[in-house]
Parts: sequence; C-alpha cells; structure tokens
Amino acid sequence: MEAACLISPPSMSDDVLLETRGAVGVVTLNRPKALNALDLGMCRRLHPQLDAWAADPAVKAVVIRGAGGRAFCAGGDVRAVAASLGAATGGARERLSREFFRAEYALNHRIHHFPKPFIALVDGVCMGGGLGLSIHGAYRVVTEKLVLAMPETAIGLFPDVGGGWFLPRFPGESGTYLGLTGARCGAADALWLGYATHHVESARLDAVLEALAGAEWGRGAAKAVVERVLAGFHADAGTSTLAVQHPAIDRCFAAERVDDILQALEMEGTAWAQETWATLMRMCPMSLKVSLHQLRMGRTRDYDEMVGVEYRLSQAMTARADFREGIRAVLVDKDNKPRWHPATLSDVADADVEACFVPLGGDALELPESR
Ligand code: QUE
Repeated sequence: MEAACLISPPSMSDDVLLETRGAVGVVTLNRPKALNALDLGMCRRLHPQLDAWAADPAVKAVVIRGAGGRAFCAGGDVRAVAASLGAATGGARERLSREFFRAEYALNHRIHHFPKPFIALVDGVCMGGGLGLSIHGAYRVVTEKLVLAMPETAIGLFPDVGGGWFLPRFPGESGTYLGLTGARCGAADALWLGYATHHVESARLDAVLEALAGAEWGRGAAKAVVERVLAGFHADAGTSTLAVQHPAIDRCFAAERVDDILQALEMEGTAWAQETWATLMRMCPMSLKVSLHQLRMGRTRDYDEMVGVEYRLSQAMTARADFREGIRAVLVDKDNKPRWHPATLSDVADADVEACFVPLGGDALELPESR
C-alpha cells in the first residue's frame, strides 16, 4: 500500500488536530497564538479520540505535540476560566471552572492509565496543564527549546494536573522547589528530574514522528519499537543546573511550613537563596500554604487519590479573589504586581488552608476505575 493511504486527514475542528500516521495516532495542539493553552473544547475533543485509539488494535502508539514551534502547551486556559468568573452571575458563575477542571483532570487521568505507548514531543514552553498532557504518558522527548515550569503559585492557584503526585516523586525536594517557586527548567534539568525520557534536537522532531509512523510494529511489543526508535535520536543535553543546586534545594525545601523554608533560605546566604527567597515573597501567600500542604499529602497518596484532592482545591482556589487578581497581574494587564489578600503568610490562617481540602460531597470528581 502507498504510504499516503495510511494517512487519515486531520479532523475539521482545528484547535486540536487529530490524525493517524501509519499505526500512530497523532495529536497536534493547534492554538499557537495562545501557546497552545488547553481549553474545555480541546479536552472534550481529545478525550473520546484517546478512548477510540486505546481500543483500536490498528493503533500501536499515540504522539502528542504542539503547533507553531514556540510551545508544547502553556497550561490550562485559566484566562477563560477567570473571565467567566468575572462576567457571569449565580449558577453560571462557577460553571466553566467546574467543567474545565473536570474535563482537564479526566483527560490527565485517561493519559495516566493509557494502555499503549503515549509519547509527548515537548518542544518549547511547557507549563502547568502542559505537564498534565505529557508527564502521565510513558515517554517525553524534549528539545533544546524546552522551558518547563509549574508556575501556578504566581496566579493564586496550586500545582495541579497531578502535581501533588508527580512533584513529590522528583528527586529529593526538587518538586517542592519547582511547585512553590515556579522555577523554569531546561532539557538537562528535565532529564535529571526524570520528566524527560529523551532529548532530541528540535529540528529532528519531524523525523522522530516519521520514524515512529514508518516503524515495523508487527514484531515484538510496541514499547520495544518506541524505545528503539527514540534511542536512535537521543543526544546529550549537557549539565543540569538543578542538579548543581540540589543539595541547597534539599536543605531549604524539606520543611513542613513555608515560613521555615523562607528562614532556611535566609540562613543559606547564597545569591541563589536570596533570589529564591525574593521569588517566594512575590507568590500568592494562600497558594504557597495550600501547595505545600498538597505536596506533603501527595508523598503518601496514589495518583487517583490526588486527582480528587486537586479537584476540590481547584474549586476552592478559583473561587478566591486571588485567582482573578493573579490572572489580571500576569496574563491580562501584565504589570506583574498582584495585590494578594491575605497579603502575607502570617495572615493566612491554617483553618482557611485546611478548609480548601474539605470534600465537596455531591460535587466530587467522578473518574472511571483505573484502566
Ligand atoms: C501561571 C500559570 C499559567 C500561566 C502563567 C502563570 C497558565 C497558563 C498561562 C498562559 C500563558 C500564555 C497564554 C495562555 C496561558 O500562563 O496556566 O493562554 O497564551 O495557561 O504564571 O498557571
């Protein structure tokens, strides 16, 4: 058969392109002007296609990538969620927040339990929701353009999309550091963390996809085929700065209270510690306390449990004024001068932090049993 016969045309809705190439299902996030930020419509189109590919014996693996060359995915479309909270009244007010986080976390859960090799080609910006679309699969191929971060404490949220599960599983306290500060990582850091499984030159990613699409899937397990192909493209990524900072990160971020982390940074006395202290002081105080509690909880909970916890947190945190203020300061006015309420860590009451974790009752997130 001609190769062309094996290629199905992309589906019509164009903010997420869905096609098959040979035995590979290919997802292209296609909102390049918004750095491929994930919105509700994209989640709702992608999820059933993943179900179909999971069940289709002709599909051996799935590849996900971002269009436009700048980003894999900048995160969830939190701007739209914040806008809906501002405009609507009564019941409509919370609807997008409820529906968006439900759909996004269900999609992450689908990928986490995906029965076939799921390969993310992560070229450029990958933040928040972008990790949710990549880290739950089996393989992440990163490039020299990678900018990886969990920056939610800067907008009054918390490191979601499974961050409560995957951040505590990064080496030592590196996940606590990344989740509280929003620090950015490059390719070498991502490999050191275990986020990236392979590093490939950005210019060769199309060749990776071609090699996967043209692979001989008949012989052996699909996993072995994917690993043979990806290993053929892997290149050294150099030294990780995170690895160099790691002893200091572990010294400063092991504490159980945000105040103690700040104090440990003061004691450390290096330029890195001073910058990190200043970064934390700019973040939403409520977010910092909620996030540290979430990250400590996640040490001993499995992923499926943490999704339920994070769904509760998403509803509690998007209902707060800090969320809209964070979006205003970072994404709308871009003055980067948020006015948080409470404004300081000592003004955040432990009881208010704990209240965010209280089960939602009838509004809890329902997900299928692990597949
Ligand atoms: C924290 C975040 C996000 C962020 C910035 C933060 C986030 C997100 C975006 C984003 C960036 C560019 C876009 C866009 C969204 O920025 O989740 O639509 O074009 O999606 O500090 O959590």
